[in-house]
Amino acid sequence: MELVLATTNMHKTLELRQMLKAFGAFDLYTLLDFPDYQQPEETGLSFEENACLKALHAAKALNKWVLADDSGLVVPALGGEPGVYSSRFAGKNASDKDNRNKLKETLADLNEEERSAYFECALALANPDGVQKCVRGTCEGYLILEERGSQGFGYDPLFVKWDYSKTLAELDVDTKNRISHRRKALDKIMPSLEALPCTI
Ligand code: ITT
Repeated sequence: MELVLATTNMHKTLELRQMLKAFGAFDLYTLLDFPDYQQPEETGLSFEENACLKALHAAKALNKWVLADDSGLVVPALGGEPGVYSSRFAGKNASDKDNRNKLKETLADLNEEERSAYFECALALANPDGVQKCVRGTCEGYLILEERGSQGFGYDPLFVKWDYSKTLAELDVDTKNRISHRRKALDKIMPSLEALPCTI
């Protein structure tokens, strides 16, 4: 059956596609396949609120089943920043590099303990009638001050998961996809995906 990933972020798409590959029941699309679709403002105050908002808006507009991902980095010592503003931390049209540079500047004032952080991913599944399921997953670790690695995206070069020595950007994609916040959320929403009538 058709499932639209409500994102224009190529990196998220690659990770979700890779993880859903084992579960071959879907013809996957992204918002890039619907160039006339206008994404809503992400006005939610939590990842879950934004994931639900994105999923429902796209499901109604496209009249399809939709899976939306809202995710980001949370630094408790910074009052939760960048949080839901992760993609716009350094400004409205900021690149991942701009956002990492701003994070590095901000981290310079923090001690090691205060550099504990986690990634969070909320996934929402919706059809035109409403949001059917919303889940979250986290990946806990700490931030370093110098970037390492070239895999992944976003804040990956600055983030080390507890019990690992490499940043997420130094891990190969299969390893990241086994341990990430996105994987944890996907595992939780999988029973709802498997239960969709057309996937049987
Ligand atoms: P869509 O709304 O189109 O999905 P987006 O990039 O704007 O794309 P978000 O609003 O969910 O998506 O913001 C996600 C940001 O959080 C992303 O740009 C990264 O900066 C960061 N992020 C999320 N997941 C990440 C991951 O696995 N590794 C590194 N950074 C991540």
